[in-house]
Amino acid sequence: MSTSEPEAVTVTLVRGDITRQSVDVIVNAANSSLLGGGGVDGAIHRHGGPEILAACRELRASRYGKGLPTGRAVATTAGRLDARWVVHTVGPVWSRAEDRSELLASCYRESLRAAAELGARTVAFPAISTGVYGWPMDDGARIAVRTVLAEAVAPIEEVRFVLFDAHAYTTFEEVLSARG
Ligand code: AR6
Repeated sequence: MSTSEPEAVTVTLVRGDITRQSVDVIVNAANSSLLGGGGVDGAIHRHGGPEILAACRELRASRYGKGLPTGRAVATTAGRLDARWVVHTVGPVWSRAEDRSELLASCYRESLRAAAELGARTVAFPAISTGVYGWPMDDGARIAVRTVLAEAVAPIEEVRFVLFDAHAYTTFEEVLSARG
């Protein structure tokens, strides 16, 4: 058994569809109903199959009768996806009037915590809240990168941001390279 300090997590960027990734955990940008939607959520249920929805319905019938609160995370099976688990988290809706950054950071932190508790080594994240929920990509990327670098701990070795389009990818690239 090694007594050395754990290596820092490796952050990688990929342009593409998160449902095509081979990782231990795929994080879903869900809504508090946990019962599906558009964007990442729609793609995960479509490609992962009905087992994921069945697991979400069980969560709604037990621990999360009122839904999953914003900023929290919960794991289910990954169904037919090439992953061991899906971790569902609920991002905040962007607001000009109210600073909800801490809730967005909480999504990354709580998802990483759930993944680490499961023993995951590789975790794929989408850019949470930057689609239907309207969060500006540059600010969303800063919060994502900062929180992951601060919070990812063993056994997590790699956090992969899976960015859907060129704008998201270059924004994350700029934020990551600015951090050295
Ligand atoms: N793979 C990777 N990224 C994707 C994919 C994909 N397959 N599809 C979209 N994106 P969104 P939110 C990008 O809307 O803003 C749902 O209806 C997308 O371009 O999926 O957190 C839920 O049920 C954007 O940059 O999530 C909720 O109601 C980012 O992923 C609500 O949307 C997040 O976009 C959550 O909204």
